[in-house]
Amino acid sequence: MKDKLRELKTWINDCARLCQPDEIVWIDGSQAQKERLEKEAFATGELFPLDSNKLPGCVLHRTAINDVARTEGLTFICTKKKRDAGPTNNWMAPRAAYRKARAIFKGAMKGRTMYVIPFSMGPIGSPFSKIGVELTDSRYVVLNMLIMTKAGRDVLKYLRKDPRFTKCLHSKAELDIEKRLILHFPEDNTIWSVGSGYGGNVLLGKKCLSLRIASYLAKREHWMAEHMLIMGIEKPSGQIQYIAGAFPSACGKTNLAMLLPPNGLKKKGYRIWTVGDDIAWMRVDSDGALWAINPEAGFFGVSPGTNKKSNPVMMQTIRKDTIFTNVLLKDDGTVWWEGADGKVPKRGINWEGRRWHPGMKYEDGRPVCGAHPNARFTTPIVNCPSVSFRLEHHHGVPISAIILGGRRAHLAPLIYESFNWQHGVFVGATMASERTAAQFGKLGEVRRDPMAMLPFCGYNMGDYFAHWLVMGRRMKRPPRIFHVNWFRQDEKGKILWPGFGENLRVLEWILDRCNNRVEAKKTAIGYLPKIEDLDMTGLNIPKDRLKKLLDIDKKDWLKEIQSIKHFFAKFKRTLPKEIREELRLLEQRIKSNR
Ligand code: OXD
Ligand code: MN
Repeated sequence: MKDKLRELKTWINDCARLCQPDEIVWIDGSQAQKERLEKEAFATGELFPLDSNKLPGCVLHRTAINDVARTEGLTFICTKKKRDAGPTNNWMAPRAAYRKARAIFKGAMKGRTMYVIPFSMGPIGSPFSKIGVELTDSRYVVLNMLIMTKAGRDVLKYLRKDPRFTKCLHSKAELDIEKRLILHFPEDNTIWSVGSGYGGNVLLGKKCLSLRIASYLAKREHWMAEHMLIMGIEKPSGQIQYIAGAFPSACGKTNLAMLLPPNGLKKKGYRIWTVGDDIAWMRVDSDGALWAINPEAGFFGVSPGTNKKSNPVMMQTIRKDTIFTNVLLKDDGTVWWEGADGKVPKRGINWEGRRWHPGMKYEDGRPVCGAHPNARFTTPIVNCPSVSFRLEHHHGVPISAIILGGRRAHLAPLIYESFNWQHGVFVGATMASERTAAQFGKLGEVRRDPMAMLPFCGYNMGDYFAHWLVMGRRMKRPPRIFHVNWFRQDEKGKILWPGFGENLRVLEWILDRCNNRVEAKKTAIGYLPKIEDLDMTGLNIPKDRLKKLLDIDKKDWLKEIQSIKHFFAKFKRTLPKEIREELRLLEQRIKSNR
């Protein structure tokens, strides 16, 4: 009988011939194997154990100092035609890309083990799910993949039925930034990542497969792979409705996905159920509505700034079974990061492995951080107290609303609703965020980030907008599309909206709109709430502040329109005419004060 795993085995042999590992170990998903790998990693210094009473099952990892974030400049979409990668991606021809990377992979695993990780993104066996196999020489990658995906022997059963899988090859190689490449070959269903050990570059099931490769497959197969959270909102009646939300980095997406209702609304009986905090795969079901799953099994979240106020639910989640990366190690075997609860520790070992104390400075006067600003935790979703009971449902959850957002000091009101799906796609295509102090670049500079997919779309973004329009036509009951801005400021630079749990007040209005329970004000940019329709029980916000939050400034919007025109110009003829038309209509409405 034909060996059903022949294609997989041939590929593994080819990669082994290239990378020359000393041995090959298959990851079976067992607890015993995980513990063995952890022990080995303690011995090599890849991992450090933490206090097993205070943080059971938790470990610490430090990356190389020049390898602390996704390297967008070294990330490529390798399609035969440059046009298919589009104007927002780095492109390399597949032949040249394979050649360049092969030279770095050659012999890179000598003296090391190659681990074979079969994994499923999404519940194993669900029509949504995709299978991948990652080959890596990093135990840290294996242990992270065991949290972030469904990895192990069970996946092979499904590969025997349907041999298609994404081929993911990773090697730390020399961790040399000069020899680092993150390559995507959508036409070959293949990812090659070399020279990095940082999560976003090396946990190939996450951004690389679940967004870049999946977005390409989704277009071909008529579904959507989006950079979105998924959450359920249980209303006082007991009914749960689900929303998906796209926000650029540093906009509080993870915090929103597990928000704790403020007292005023908790008393009414609201409760939040978390399905996912980063990625949504969505398809049209037989009822004509959009259904979504979270393909991931864990959270890979940013530690600094996470505390009992910003995210009390996550603070409970990461008490056990968590891998902490690039945080401060305290004397008592626990961890700390800037913006954590409680007192700043007097000393510790910082993310660079240096002895650290508060107020420490580099020679050039820059402050030395305890944790790197992009320090992370990797933690299983099942440990989240608000985890949705539908996490594993093969058909996912029905999406009532899509919310899009950005960090804008002015311009965008707290909330508005698009007129219809096509207008909503335009709102998504023009999404933008202003840089915060924590991000590289000029403070306050506007970065356009359509659907928060700019770094993650695996093909031409003009075609991606067209795909959204097609998906709208395929749905009998499309979700409504909203835009939120939690970050609007007054003239003195003070943020007007309290954010965090209070955001539920805005979500309540969104659901009321979806359920046709409230009227709205039609404006030039979309539908806005009437102030009296936002439930402010227990929150003391003066009416004129609310008015400011919902204000539309004509001058600002005219400036925005010019900036959008400039952005759209780069798409040339790939920008769908419907999107161009929406821009023309917006300009017309703003100019005529409608
Ligand atoms: C992430 C990101 O790491 O969006 O999730 O940058
Ligand atoms: Mn993300």
